[in-house]
Amino acid sequence: MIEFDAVWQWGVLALVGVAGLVFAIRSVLRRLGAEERPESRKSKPAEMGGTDAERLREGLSRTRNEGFLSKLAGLFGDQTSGEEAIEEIEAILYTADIGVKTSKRLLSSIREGLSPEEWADEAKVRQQLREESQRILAAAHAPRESEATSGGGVRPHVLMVVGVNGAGKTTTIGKIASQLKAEGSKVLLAAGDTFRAAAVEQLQVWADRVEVDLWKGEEGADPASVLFEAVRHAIEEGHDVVLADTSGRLHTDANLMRELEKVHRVLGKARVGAPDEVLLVLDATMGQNAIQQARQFGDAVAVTGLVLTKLDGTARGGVVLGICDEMGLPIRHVGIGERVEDLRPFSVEGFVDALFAPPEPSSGP
Ligand SMILES: Nc1nc2c(ncn2[C@@H]2O[C@H](COP(=O)(O)OP(=O)(O)OP(=O)(O)O)[C@@H](O)[C@H]2O)c(=O)[nH]1
Ligand SMILES: [Mg+2]
Repeated sequence: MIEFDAVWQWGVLALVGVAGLVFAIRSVLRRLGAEERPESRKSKPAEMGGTDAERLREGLSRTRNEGFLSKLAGLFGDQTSGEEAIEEIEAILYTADIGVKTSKRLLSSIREGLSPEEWADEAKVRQQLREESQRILAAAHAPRESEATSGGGVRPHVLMVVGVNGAGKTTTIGKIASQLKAEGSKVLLAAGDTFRAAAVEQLQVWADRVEVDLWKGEEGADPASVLFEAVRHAIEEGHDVVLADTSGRLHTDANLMRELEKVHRVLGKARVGAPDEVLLVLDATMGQNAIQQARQFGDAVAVTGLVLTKLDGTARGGVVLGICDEMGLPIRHVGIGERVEDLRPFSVEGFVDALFAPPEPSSGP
């Protein structure tokens, strides 16, 4: 009898334990968004989350509250000398995801732009960093000339999208297609990722959802020839824009980078001057590795602009400064979530405002 009771009690305990574990896993999954169904995403109204500025601010909240700038908060006491302060700032900058070159530049700007007494003044330091960051971004965005929609250019406007595996290329194409379609452009998605059948299917899902056309070749076909045909088709059918997807590739893989050069060259044979834009999609959660990627993709093809995705999931948004400083390339869009409306056009002022807004100590889920 005693034994039976013990077994029974252990059984109840085990059941409670398993139920607790399942509940905990489900809540973690839900927080990670893994359980979020496409319908629930769709049902969220586009206006949700406020104005553009508020949405960007929300998207950058982890960078602001956990990234390098938040480490400045409350760092200096009344007794902190200028030299001690500058050492602390240096340590913060060098461990931030902005790269050595940009860290040095920001540090010099503090040394030269402020007097030694001001080095321990948090407000002054933040303001100086803000101004230098604004200068870095403004320089990269100076020759602003990018219209993927109508505007008198040759038709179709050909936009090629490149990047490492999983950076967010296909999703970005879907989001851009949705925006262009809403503006009245006739859009063709071109399935240049012939490497995996699932890649074409993913693009097909976007084409169906956004109600734009899709051009695809045989599975395993040469990506350059599929994209060549896509552009020829777009010329015949009068499309305004071709959004060319490419398969993800490691920036260190010389063969695959050569394949990308070929795609670029062949697009130019389909329509003189194409591609008009080469967007490199970078996953912001990669931190400094994104700077490496930008360098090597830039060597292989003439990248004209950047898309920085997944800024919502990372504290490493400061990498934007490093990339713009190193590459001098403009950021065309930033991704701050998985919904169509979460791809935002990049504005220097908007980004700096969102990055340098005061950290919210009580910001919770
Ligand atoms: N949170 C968040 N997720 C994103 C964002 N952009 C893309 N994703 C997600 O990142 C994952 C990979 O996106 P894809 O578009 O398939 O990436 P890809 O570069 O085409 O990948 P490959 O074709 O495999 O190289 C998907 O789950 C997207 O929903 C973003 O801005 N924020
Ligand atoms: Mg893809």
